[in-house]
Amino acid sequence: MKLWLDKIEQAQSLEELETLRVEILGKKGILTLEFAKMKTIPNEEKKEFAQKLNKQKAQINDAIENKKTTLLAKALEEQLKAEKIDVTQFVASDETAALHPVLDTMDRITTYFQNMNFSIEEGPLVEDDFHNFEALNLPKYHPARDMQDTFYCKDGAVLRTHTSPVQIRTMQNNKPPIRMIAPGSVFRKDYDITHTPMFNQIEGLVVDDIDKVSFANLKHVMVEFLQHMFGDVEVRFRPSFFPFTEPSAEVDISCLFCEGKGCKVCSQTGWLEVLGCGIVDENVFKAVGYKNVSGYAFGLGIERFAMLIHKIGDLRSLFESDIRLLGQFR
Ligand code: 2NM
Repeated sequence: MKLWLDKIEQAQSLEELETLRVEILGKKGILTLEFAKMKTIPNEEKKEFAQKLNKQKAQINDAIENKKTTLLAKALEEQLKAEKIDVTQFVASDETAALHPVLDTMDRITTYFQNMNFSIEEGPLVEDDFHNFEALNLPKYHPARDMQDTFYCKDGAVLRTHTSPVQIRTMQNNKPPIRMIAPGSVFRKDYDITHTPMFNQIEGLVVDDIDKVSFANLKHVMVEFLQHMFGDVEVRFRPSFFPFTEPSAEVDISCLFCEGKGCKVCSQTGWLEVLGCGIVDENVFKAVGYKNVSGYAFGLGIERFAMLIHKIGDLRSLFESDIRLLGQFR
C-alpha cells in the first residue's frame, strides 16, 4: 500500500498518473482484484476486510486527486512560462500604417481647395431645423425633410443631412466675401449597396459682389478641380435641381473604367456623376441677411470619390475596417 502511495507521489506527468490509476483501480487493477476476493472470505471477516479495502481505495483516490491538482498546476505554470510575452519589449515592425482611403481622399480635396485660397470650416453634427433646412430654402413639408431620410433627435434637433448648415453658420458669422469648404460626416436614414447611414461630404461656397461671381467661374473651378483629382478626363454639366441653388447642375466625368466607351460601372453611358453645384438661391442669402451679393456652391460625396480613385467596388467595404482592404493603401 505504502509502495503505491509513494508511486503516486512520484508520478511525473498526468499520463503516468493515469497509468497508475488503471493499475490500481482499473478493471484488472490490484485493488479491484482484492475486492473480488470478498466472495471467498468467510462471512465473519467480510466486514473488517471490506472496511480495510474501502479505506485503502479512499486513500488511493485522495492521493491521485491531490497529485492531479499539483501536476495540473505545474503544467499550467510551464505553459505560461513558455508563452510569456514581454509587452514592453520594442519590436521594429515592417508594417507601415496608412491613411484610410476616405480620410486620404478628404485630405487631398481639402488641400487642393486650401491651395486655391478656400478656408476650411466646421460645424456641429447635431443641427437645428433652421441651419439644416429652413435657411437652405427647404421649407416645412419639403420632401427632403421626410422622416425616412432624416434622423430626428429630441426637441426637433436633427443629425445634419449635409454639410450645408456649416455654410449658413459661416455666412452668419462673417461678412462677404466668403470662400470656404466644409468637409465632414453627414447622416441619412439609408442603407444599401450605394448608401450608408453615415458618410462624408465636402461642400464649397463662394460669395462675393454680384459682378465677381458667375456660373462661368463655377464651371472653371469645377473642371480644374476634377482634372486635378482624376487626371485627363472630359467634364460635362447637366441641368439639375437643388432647393438651394438656381440654376443648378450635376457634373459628370468621362468614365474612368472604359474611357467613355460604355461599361458596367457607368451603366453604358460613358459618364460618371461626381458632384452637384449651382448659383446660390436668393432665398439662402435672405435667410442669413446678405444683400447685393452673388454666390456659387458645390457638394460631393467623399466615399464616392475614394471609390472611383481607388477602384473600390463596394461602398460598405470602406466602413468595415478589414485590414486586408486597408493594407492595400500603404
Ligand atoms: C450641393 C449642390 C449644390 C450647396 C449650397 C449651399 C449653400 F449653403 F450655399 F446654400 N451649400 N451647398 C450645394 C449646392 C450643395 O451638393 C450636392
